[in-house]
Amino acid sequence: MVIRSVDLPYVCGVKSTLPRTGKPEFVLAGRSNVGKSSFINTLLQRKSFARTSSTPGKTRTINFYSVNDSFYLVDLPGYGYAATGPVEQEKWDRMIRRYLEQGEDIEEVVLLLDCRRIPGEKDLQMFQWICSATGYEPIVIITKMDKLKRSQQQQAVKDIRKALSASPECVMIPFSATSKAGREECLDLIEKILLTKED
Ligand SMILES: Nc1nc2c(ncn2[C@@H]2O[C@H](COP(=O)(O)OP(=O)(O)OP(=O)(O)O)[C@@H](O)[C@H]2O)c(=O)[nH]1
Ligand SMILES: [Mg+2]
Repeated sequence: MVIRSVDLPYVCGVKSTLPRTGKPEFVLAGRSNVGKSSFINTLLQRKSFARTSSTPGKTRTINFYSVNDSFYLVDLPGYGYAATGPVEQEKWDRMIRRYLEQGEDIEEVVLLLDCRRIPGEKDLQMFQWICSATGYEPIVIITKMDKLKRSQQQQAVKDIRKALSASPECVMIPFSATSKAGREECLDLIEKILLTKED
């Protein structure tokens, strides 16, 4: 897929009414700092279109990135980060759940996990929750693969699959925003999903 145009037409705060975009939405969920915003920049070949930071809790709104006027990548605030305080965190968790449950244009939920961490309780809850809310396992993106030696990479993916008790069919794509590994595979997958939808 060639990226011809990108735009950010909707930014939603915790109290915003969510937009009806009318286009397929690919939603990115994951802990704070896992690399959701970096994933978007890599796919879109924009250095800092989505704002990133080495400090967790950077993205604090739901951002709808329109791509080629044909689909959306939706950047969510990360979970598992309570520096904003438990009350604020709870509000966001509810907003995210509401969107994931009711978002009528959601095509796929994508769960991002760090290759160096065995999924924690919040990750497992999110995986399970997506399965029950959508009826499908999410696509799993394993981020920051450049941090592992080549010899460790396959094992990391296996360990994560096992920890999630994911089915053998659950799609897991090793990814790196640094090396761009996995970028083409992700774009091909999105394209395939969009084509299947048109049929
Ligand atoms: N080495 C390496 N660093 C990465 C990669 N992806 C993201 N990072 C770094 O990880 C940090 C967090 O990245 P973000 O993209 O801001 O993470 P996020 O999931 O959007 O975080 P929140 O907005 O807080 O939820 C930044 O310092 C990034 O530069 C990667 O593939 N490799
Ligand atoms: Mg972010």
